Amino acid sequence: MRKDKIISKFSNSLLFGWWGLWLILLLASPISGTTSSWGDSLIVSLSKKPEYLKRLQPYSLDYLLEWENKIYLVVNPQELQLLQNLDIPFSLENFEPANNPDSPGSIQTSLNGAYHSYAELEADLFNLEETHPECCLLVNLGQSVEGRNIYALKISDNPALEENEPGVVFLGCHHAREWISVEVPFLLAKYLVEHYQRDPSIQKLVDRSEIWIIPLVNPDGLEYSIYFYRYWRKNRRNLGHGLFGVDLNRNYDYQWGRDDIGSSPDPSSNVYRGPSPFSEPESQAIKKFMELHPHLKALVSYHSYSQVILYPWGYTNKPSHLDDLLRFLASTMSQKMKAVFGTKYSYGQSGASFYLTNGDTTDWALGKFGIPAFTIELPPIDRFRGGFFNAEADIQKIFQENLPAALFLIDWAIQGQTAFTSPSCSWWLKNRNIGESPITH
Ligand code: 0X9
Ligand code: CA
Ligand code: ZN
Repeated sequence: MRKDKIISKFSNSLLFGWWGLWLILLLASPISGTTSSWGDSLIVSLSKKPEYLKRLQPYSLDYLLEWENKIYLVVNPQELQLLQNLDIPFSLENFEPANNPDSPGSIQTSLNGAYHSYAELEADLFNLEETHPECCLLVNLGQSVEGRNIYALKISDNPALEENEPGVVFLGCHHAREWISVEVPFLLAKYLVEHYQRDPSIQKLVDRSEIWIIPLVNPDGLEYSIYFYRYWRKNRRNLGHGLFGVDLNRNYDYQWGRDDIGSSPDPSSNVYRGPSPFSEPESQAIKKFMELHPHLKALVSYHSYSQVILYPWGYTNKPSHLDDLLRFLASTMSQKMKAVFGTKYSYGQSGASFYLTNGDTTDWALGKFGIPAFTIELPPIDRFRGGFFNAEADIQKIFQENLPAALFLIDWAIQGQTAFTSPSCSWWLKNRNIGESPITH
């Protein structure tokens, strides 16, 4: 993966300063008791020079993206001042994606179109279970901060039994604004249950495995993003002082908070990792689920956007003990995605080719359970093609191009123990006794 094509877009630190404006926005808000955190943010660009990057490194800034040798940042007035103090030239940018229906600061009143809200997803999941009890079971893993359920659909033969079949788990929507990341795992669930009795190849996969789909890890955040502020990312933990939200993808307990690169101890940051690992009920629900199901062989966590398949480690640029296997699986998934409509998903180790963070889901899955884990950043490839906004008409297409990769991973989990052909897999087979043992710190 080429570094200059890589997009960073974690947002943070939108809440300091300009409390007056914040107060006005709060008072002007028709939804009482809610707060806003965007009133004073600006987008600036600066030239991507190593010396500038070095000067910026100690600060947890909100990197929106890199494009044509420029870096785009979301900054508040303090951070603007910081750029000046550090003697880094920048220019103010004023752009919004063409198909962005709202802008930061606007109150979203429109519906969420073809996308699922919490209630719509809940109804559709109940419906799948009701119409296909022979191959699926709906489970409630726990409750969010605001008391919404975190659902998992188990897809297997004899779904009510734990049959010790190899499992694969697909997660969606750790991040509220990444709406497409709900749709892809949901459509995967729907496809599997609806083809179970019609397609022998699907039946074969489902009979031999336990496929878990958890399409909405962050229900409170999604609702907030639909009904109030489209760009919301974190959960909706009330942190006091008018601050809300922990970044659920920084709250997992593997190298949690090891440094402040890509995760922040600052509650106002958009990558706030929480006061302690698993401080949030949403990530706790995933933890309990994983601990209850020791036969899981792989994990996929859907996010958006960038069109990349990332694998651990994310906390370091050093490769993991499973690097060969992870690369083999990611490159095969990427090939399978490309074969559908030609869409290119790059792939690489997240901490080496994307950006460093700590406390994410996939590092924890590999670090604590020793299983291959992938972050799939769904389309589009960049902000100029819509960013977090995927046209409703593209939902099906994005699902379809992701389907063969998901099926491949399930098949690999089933066959993984016996059928290896590629050199990297035979390497893994030889080393698996060492490689698979969980690492603890
Ligand atoms: O930053 C994230 O949590 C993920 N990207 S997103 O834009 N959807 O927020 C990427 C996580 C990948 N893992 C690491 N880079 N460690
Ligand atoms: Ca079964
Ligand atoms: Zn995300």
